[in-house]
Amino acid sequence: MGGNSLLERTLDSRLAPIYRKVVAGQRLTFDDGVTLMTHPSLFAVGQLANLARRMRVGDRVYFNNNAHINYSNVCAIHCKFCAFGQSRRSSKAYTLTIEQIVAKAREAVAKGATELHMVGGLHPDLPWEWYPEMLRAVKAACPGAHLKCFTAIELIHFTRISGLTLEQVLLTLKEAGLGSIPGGGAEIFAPRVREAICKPKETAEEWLHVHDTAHRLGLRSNATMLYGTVETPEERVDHLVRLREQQDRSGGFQAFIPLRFHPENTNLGHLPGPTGYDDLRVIAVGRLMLDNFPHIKSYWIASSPAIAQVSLHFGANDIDGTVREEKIYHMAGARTAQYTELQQLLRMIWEAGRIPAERNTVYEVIREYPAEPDPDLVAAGAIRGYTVE
Ligand code: V47
Repeated sequence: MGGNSLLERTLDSRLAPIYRKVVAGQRLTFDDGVTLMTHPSLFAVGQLANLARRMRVGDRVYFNNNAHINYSNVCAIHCKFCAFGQSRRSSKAYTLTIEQIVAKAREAVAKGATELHMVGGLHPDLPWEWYPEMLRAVKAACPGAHLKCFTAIELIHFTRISGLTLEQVLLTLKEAGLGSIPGGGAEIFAPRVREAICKPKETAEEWLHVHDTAHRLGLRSNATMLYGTVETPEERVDHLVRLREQQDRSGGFQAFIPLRFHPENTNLGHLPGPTGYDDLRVIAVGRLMLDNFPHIKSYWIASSPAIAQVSLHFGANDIDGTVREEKIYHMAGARTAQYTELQQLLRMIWEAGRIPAERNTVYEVIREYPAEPDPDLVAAGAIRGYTVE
C-alpha cells in the first residue's frame, strides 16, 4: 500500500520527512516522536497515524466482550495519581471473597464475556496461595474464559510475599489458569515523573523485566502509558521508545493502551488533567512510534466513547470493550458508563467507516461483521442511531 501525495503536499517541512519514513516503513527516531508530540497541527499528525494504521493493520476494528473484576482495592502503597487503592482501615476498602469473584465471573461469561480482566491493589494480608487458588476457582467455573490478570507491579509483590522467583510465580499462575498479563502499572517510565506521581512504585526497568520474563514464558501482555499528569512531551516519547525496544527484544506485547489521567479524589487533584487534544495525540504518536505493536487500543472508559470513536481515525484499531463494572476510573471521577452494549460498539465502528470484528484476548476473530450495518438488525431497531431508508 503506497502513500498519499495529496497528504504529502499539505505537510510542512517538519512532517514531510516523517511522512516519507512512514510510507517507506522506516522506523521513526526519538526526535521524530517529539516533533509529532508537539506539532501544532494535531490533524496532520492524525492523518500520518491513520496512514500508518491503514498500511500496517487495515480497516478492521477489534473489540471484545470482556469484564473487569477488581478483586480488592486494599493497597500497601499510595500512588499520588490513584483514587482506587485504599489502606486496609479505610471505609472504602473492600476485598471480594473467591466465591464473590466466581459469581461475578459466571455472570459475565453467561452474558458472552470471553475475557476476565482481574487486577487489584498490593494487598498487605492476602497470602500468596490465595491468588492461584482464586484463578483455579474461576477457571473451574468458567473454563472457556481467558484470564488476563495481575499487573507487573502485583506480580513483583507476589514474589515478595511468596519468596519465589518471578519465573516460579508466573509458571504457578499460568498453571492455575493465567492466560495473559494486562498493561497496568507502567505509568510513565521517566524517573522524574515516577518520583512525582508514584514514588513507592517499581522502576521502569522492573516493569519491563516482568513483561520480558512473561513473554519468554509464552505469556502475551499489553502495555499502557498514563498521560496527563506532569510528564513532558519528551518523557512521553521516551516511554514509547522504551516499549518499542522491549518489543524488539521479547515480542510479546499485543496492544498499547494510553490511559487518560483522572485527577478527582487523588493526591494530584490540583492538576487539570489531559485535554481532548492529548487523548488523540497519544493514540496517534503511539501508532507512529510503536511500529512493532500490532494493536493500538482506545480505552473508552478512560477517554469517553466519543474520543474512542474519533481515535479510530488517529491510529487506533481496537476498542476496549464491553467492560461491565469498573472501579479504578470511576473512583477517580470518571463520568463514563461502566458498560457498553455490543450494539453501541458496533455503531461507533460502523459510523467511523470501519469494519467491526469481535476478538478474543489473543486477537483471534470470534465474529466478523459486514463493512456496513446489517440491514436486518437496523430494521429490527437493534442498531441504535440507524434508521432504515
Ligand atoms: O495501572 C490508576 C491507571 C491502570 C488512575 O491491559 C489511572 O488491556 C487514570 O492498566 N487516572 C489500570 N489512570 C488500568 C489498566 C488497563 C485498562 C484497560 C485495559 C488494559 C489492558 C489495562 O490505570 C493503572 C494506572 O496506570 N490509573 N488510577 C487515575 N486516577
